[in-house]
Amino acid sequence: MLDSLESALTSKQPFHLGVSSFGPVPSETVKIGKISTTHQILGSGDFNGDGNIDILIQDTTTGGITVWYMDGTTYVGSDRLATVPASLHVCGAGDFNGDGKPDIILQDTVTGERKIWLMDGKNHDSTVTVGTLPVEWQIVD
Ligand SMILES: [Ca+2]
Ligand SMILES: [Ca+2]
Repeated sequence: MLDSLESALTSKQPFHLGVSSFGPVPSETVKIGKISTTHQILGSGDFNGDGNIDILIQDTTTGGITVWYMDGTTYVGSDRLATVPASLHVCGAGDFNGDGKPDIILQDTVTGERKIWLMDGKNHDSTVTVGTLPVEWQIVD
């Protein structure tokens, strides 16, 4: 392996550590539950402030945005955060204003408008429009 690493370094060619082209192979998979095929997991963050990462889900037919509260890998409850037009897709979550609370990134698949919902836990506090991109462009988390 060191010979091939040295060869890769001197030739500036990619070096692979034996990881499949699909990424690292997980050592363990934990089932956390089932959701409808119309629901998509689109982000994560600690929405109830308990120190555990929660899962952000959107129903692609109704626009309903739900958070699954997790305790590690165990589902412990949920809250409906909002229902938005079906053209408004959640595409991720992160703390964009530095208040320690996760915010939600959304993209309008009709207008191309991209916005951030600044959240106070599970409550939508305010909206910041960050720009408009062609609808073919997608923000990925
Ligand atoms: Ca949490
Ligand atoms: Ca925040």
